[in-house]
Amino acid sequence: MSQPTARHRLDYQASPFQIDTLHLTVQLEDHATLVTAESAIRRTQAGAAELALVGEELALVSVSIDEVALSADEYRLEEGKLVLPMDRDSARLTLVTRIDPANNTALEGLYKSEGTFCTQCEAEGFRRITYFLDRPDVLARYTTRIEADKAAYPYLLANGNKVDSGDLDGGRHFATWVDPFPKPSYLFALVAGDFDLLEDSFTTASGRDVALQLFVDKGQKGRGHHALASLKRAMKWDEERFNLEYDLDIYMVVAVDFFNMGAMENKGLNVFNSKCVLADSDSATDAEFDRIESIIGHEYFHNWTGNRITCRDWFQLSLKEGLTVFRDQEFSSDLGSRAVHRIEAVKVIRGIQFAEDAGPMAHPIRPDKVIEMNNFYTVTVYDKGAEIIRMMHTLLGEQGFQKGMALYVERHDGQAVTCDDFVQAMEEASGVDLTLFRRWYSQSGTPVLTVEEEFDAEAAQYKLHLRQHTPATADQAQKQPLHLPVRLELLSTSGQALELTLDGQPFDGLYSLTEPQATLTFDGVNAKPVASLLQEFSAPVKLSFAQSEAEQIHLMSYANNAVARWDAAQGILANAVFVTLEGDTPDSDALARAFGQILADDRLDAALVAQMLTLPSVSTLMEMHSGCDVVALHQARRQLQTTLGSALAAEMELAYQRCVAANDAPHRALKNLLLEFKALCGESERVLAQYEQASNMTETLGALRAANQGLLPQRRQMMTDFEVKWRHDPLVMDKYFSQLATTPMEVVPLLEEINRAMSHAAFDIGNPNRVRALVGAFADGNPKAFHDASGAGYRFLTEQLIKLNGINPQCAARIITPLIGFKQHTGERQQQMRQCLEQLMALEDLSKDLYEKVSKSLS
Ligand code: B3K
Ligand code: ZN
Repeated sequence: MSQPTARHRLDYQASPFQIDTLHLTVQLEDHATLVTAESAIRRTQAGAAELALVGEELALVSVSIDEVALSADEYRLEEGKLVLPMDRDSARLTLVTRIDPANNTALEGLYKSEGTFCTQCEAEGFRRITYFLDRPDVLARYTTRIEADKAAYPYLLANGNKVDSGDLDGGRHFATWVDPFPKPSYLFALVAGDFDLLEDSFTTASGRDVALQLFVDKGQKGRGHHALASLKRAMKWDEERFNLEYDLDIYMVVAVDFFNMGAMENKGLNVFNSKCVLADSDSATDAEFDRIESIIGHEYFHNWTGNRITCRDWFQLSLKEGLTVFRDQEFSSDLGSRAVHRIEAVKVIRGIQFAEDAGPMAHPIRPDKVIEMNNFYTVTVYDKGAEIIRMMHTLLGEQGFQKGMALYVERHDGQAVTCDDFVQAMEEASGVDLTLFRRWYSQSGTPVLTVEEEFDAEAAQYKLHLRQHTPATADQAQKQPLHLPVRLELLSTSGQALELTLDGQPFDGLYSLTEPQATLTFDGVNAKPVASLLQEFSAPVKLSFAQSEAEQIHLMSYANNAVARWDAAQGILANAVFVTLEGDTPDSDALARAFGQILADDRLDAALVAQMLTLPSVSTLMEMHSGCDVVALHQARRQLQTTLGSALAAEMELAYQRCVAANDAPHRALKNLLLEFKALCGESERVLAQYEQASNMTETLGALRAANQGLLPQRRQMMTDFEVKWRHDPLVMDKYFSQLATTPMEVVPLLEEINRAMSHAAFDIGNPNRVRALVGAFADGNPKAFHDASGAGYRFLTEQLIKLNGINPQCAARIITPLIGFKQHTGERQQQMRQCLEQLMALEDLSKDLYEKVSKSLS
């Protein structure tokens, strides 16, 4: 096989042809679905004489242009392409192709998920349905006629509004859908199946009624209410905060079991991974309820930021994804705890995105070079992308930002545009100069902001010396200074925020750093203050600022900003882990005093307290001190948890009791965290009691996790009980699989158990949820076993990747992440990981998806 080749952002060329309308007729059969595609082709570049359409895994049945059939010598079928003569300005092209949805295990294009036909076309899946100009800057109006067996597939759905339906011979029926909005092929969707249907409606601000329909597996109706209620909240919020209203008469959401990611924003017909829709309190945790609300919101918000205004080319993916993540974060923050949501977002950046920057897949939020587009649905494009939007929001303010959004929508509605177009609208509408800011789109990597302070008591002057530097990344050696919004506060020794003047002007707390370095001089500061820097994580950078533990404790108690208080707590805990790692003992009395106070303060939001007491993840810690021994780090972290658990035993018990009494989601979060501390200190009875008395999945899972993490003797009995209860419910069994995979046991017995779990009736390697729950959780969430010195963990992952390479390359490429970051690890481990990567590289049929990641990591 020839080596996959990369595409480059700067090679973009407009399409020489457009397709204005597409009439699809899809005659569904498991192995021989016939797709008839009639397109209205329009030449947009004079002189263009050949139309090249892309297609994959298709059997071409017939081609005709303007009703005249073409013989095989009149067109060319090249690898992945159908090239047709096109000597006219407009033409009607009719293509008939045959596809095999039931054998489509890649879950791209048209495939079968259990008994349901469904599609996934983003990024480049439409080419597995018919030959087409499968690129986001070709916008067509779609009419879709679906034909299928009526008994097996009573519901036939596609984008837009249903205009016709009826019976056909042979027990079949049809439905025809028309989508009035021109759209790129990646937003096409079709679903056929038998479902339970939940219905509701929403009246828009301008008084239009929209029918809401949620299709779920038979028997799952009770688990759909939360998603539907979330959808209505999202629709209302987008009207109120962004002045954006829904545009069709119907909005459908379908839940399917086999799905490569969370959900997909197809116009008017979202397809969701059932895991991201279905929830009731028996089977789903509070965190899952939150996640469902946010994903439902995210896909809905795409209707404007993604669908009405889409991307010109796939390098611009962050145009829709960064912006839509920002919007869903704001939705969650407006409806729930802003501080806790911000903290969750910061954790993703520090724990996962910084690691991506440090690894072989480093790329700017607008990548320059791509082999397999599906590999770029990353935390960099999504979450760092959202941070870039958030910085613009910080610099422009809510009003300026909304003016920018309004201009963006007005100017580009119905178009396929670039990230530059977005920034341009923001800049013009607000008058804020974003020239330098644009570098965030082209530069990869994590900037380091180094700060030194200087206090002159006599002059009553306090100075902050700021210096920014971005280390080279795998993809880019040279880095430039960036525009960094730095939010800061200075606290007096008594904990008051100082009123500040900077260079003689009142200072509002936000400094825009645009130079490599700068000094901020604050006058009238009589005693050395404690600086709280980068509040709210105002820029996605690593902060290097030497602060004593006493100062951090001061911030943890007094900073006005809750995220800053959490951040200080994280700094304290991280230092204590590193002290432990060095073989020293952290000052547990000081820690116990500081955290004891927080635990005792019942006025604080319990969810925030839980965040403050959660130790930074192993991956976050690795990013702080790369090159350290990951297993030793995990153990040091564990040891500190035990130290804290015993030093704070009494306070934790009191707080636990308070949580039991309060019994709401924030208190359940804290309760579960405290239970884990208790388990690590061997308090097994309490864990068992919580398991037995649990009245919802949050408590059950909290107890199960505590038992497994603490390796308590009762854990097997609890796991068996859970398995017996849920063995027929694969979605819940995912929790069982993840619990098992993340248990910090010795690697060999653990792998035996994992292998046994792979033959459990609920496990199916073709289902990405199961794979992520078991194999993904092991590689990503069990540092002790995965990184065991024997290398057994790496070899296990490699075996699974080899299988998945042939089944579902996209899924394989997702779970390989912990392996490709091998250069972050110590020598012996590097060797073992490298061997596994070489074994993959030598595979004869290595997919593009894995090839891109493996080859980059080995180079
Ligand atoms: N746009 C989809 C993701 C598509 C991923 C393709 N591999 C979901 C979302 O971000 O909303
Ligand atoms: Zn999205």
